[in-house]
Amino acid sequence: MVFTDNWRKFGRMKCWLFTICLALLFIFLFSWHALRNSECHSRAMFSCKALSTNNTEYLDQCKEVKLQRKLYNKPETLKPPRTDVLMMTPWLAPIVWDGTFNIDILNDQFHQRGVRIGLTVFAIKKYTVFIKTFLETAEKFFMVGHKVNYYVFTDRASEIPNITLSEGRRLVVLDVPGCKRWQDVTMRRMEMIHNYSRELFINEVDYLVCVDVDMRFNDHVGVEILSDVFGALHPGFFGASRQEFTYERRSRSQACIPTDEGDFYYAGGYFGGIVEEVYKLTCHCHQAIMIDKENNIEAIWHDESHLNKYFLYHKPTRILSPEYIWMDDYGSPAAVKRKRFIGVPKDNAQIRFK
Ligand code: 5GW
Ligand code: MN
Repeated sequence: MVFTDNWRKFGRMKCWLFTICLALLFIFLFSWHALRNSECHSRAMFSCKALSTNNTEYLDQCKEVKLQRKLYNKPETLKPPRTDVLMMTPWLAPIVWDGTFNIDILNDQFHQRGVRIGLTVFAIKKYTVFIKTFLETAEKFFMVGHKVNYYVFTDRASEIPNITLSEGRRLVVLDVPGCKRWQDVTMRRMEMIHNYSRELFINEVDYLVCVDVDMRFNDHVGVEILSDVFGALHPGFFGASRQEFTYERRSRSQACIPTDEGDFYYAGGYFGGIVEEVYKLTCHCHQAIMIDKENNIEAIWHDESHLNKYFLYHKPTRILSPEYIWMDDYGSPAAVKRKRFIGVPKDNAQIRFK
């Protein structure tokens, strides 16, 4: 009797023990799984680069990003921000018009990457008169809050004013020889930007923006313009037909584009992209200019004609609307809501040399 009683007690104990073990096993498995999951999650968050380089600064940045909230209006799939202008090329490059982008989202992305931007400009001979206004207005409107290097190519370094720049911005004066012929001044820009891309720019900046100097910034020009390779719509031709474009038409020139080809008429005084792409673009255009020279022909609008030919065969990945290179001669069409970068009127007879 005593024996069977004890045996029954032992049986109940075994049952309890079994249940407790099972519960413990469940708890263990559950927490192990949760732990593994959270590890995967954070690994994806910090990306392979951070883990492999063991870069603590990068990890800190990632943590900040993780904590930051993204508060802005949702994009509306059925309500395009602009319907009066083309916002996308047939090769899916955005055309940058006012109202089509959210600068806060873009600034956030470019700050995360710590992007550095080089602005190249040529001030040869009397064109040094433009540089003060150019730089002063750039300080107000060009890539504010980002790292910027101004590269001023000149043959008159002593005439370049030493203006005060905001933090993270630097002025680099590059001594270059002047040219005998004025046509060579604008065309040799291709050669010089090409050479300095390899020697200097590639070590100092991520993107290059290459523009005319007889201009002033008048409104925001920011990271919305940056892409692998970009050009700008010439303010005189954004509504024009192919026949009206002033492309080089003579087949003997490397810049020739027949009347049944062409997408847009791009301005010669505004192009850019990552340094590698600007290196390729300027190399190509410089070589085409040299071949034309050997064949005793000069394209109708010089470097601009060659740039247009290049962009026909190497499509830009982003295109700037004429807001980004305006001239007051063209009035105020409804499509152009802001004039961000405008031509400074010049007395050609006084400023240019023959
Ligand atoms: C350009 C044309 C005729 C004579 C001289 C020049 C010239 C151009 C010059 O003497 N010095 C000079 O630095 N340039 C550079 O080439 C400037 O960066 C200028 O912005 C650029 C293009 O020339 P632009 O601005 O006279 O051409 P448009 O078509 O904008 O009037
Ligand atoms: Mn100009």
